[in-house]
This record gives sequence, C-alpha cells and structure tokens, in this order.
Amino acid sequence: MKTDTPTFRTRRALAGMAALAAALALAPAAFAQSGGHEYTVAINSMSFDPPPSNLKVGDTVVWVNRDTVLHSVTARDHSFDLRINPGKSARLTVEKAGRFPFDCLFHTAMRGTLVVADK
Ligand SMILES: [Cu+2]
Repeated sequence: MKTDTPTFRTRRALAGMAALAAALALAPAAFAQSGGHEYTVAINSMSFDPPPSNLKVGDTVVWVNRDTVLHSVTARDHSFDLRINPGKSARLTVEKAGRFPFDCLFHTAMRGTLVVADK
C-alpha cells in the first residue's frame, strides 16, 4: 500500500492554501495604503511617457521600465528617488501637492514633471 502519497498531496495542498492566504492578507493593506487613483507611466525608448495631468495627493504612479537598461525616477528636490530595473516597475504614492520636476540620474536627457494637486 502506498500510504505516503496522499499525505504528500495533502501537505502540498496545505502549502498552496497558506501561500494564497498570505497573498490575500497582503491585498487589503496595499489598497489601504493609498486610497487614491492609480496611474501607469511607461518608460520607453529612453524617455518618460507623459505623467497624468490630474494627479492628486494620495494617488499612485506605477512606473514601468520597458527599456533594457536601468532607469531612475528622481525628483530634483529628492522628495522621491526610484531605481527601476529593465522590465520592472516601481510604485510612487504622492504625498504632497506641488510641481516636482524629475529626471533619470543615469540619462539626464530623460525628464518630466509631476504636477500634484491637493485632494
Ligand atoms: Cu535612464
């Protein structure tokens, strides 16, 4: 009799459920963090796509690096500084209103400005 196979399957199933439960537990925290809108800004061919024009405090910008080199999204006043590897993304939740010029530390011709309104 092979009695160890069902036990093995049960263990694997339990491990899978534990991982799923952990993922579900993280989800509400991620939503609670922001509460604002989420926008995606791609980085393509060594330039930033235009940021959203209607950003408000509490909104989140997800930067997606579609290039094959490392980029940064660095505020000139250093209020934010993200490093984004090729094919990866990074999230930035904007916490104060104002104009925030930014560039890429590695390619200084890459520039943009985040304009953030009050809530
Ligand atoms: Cu760059």
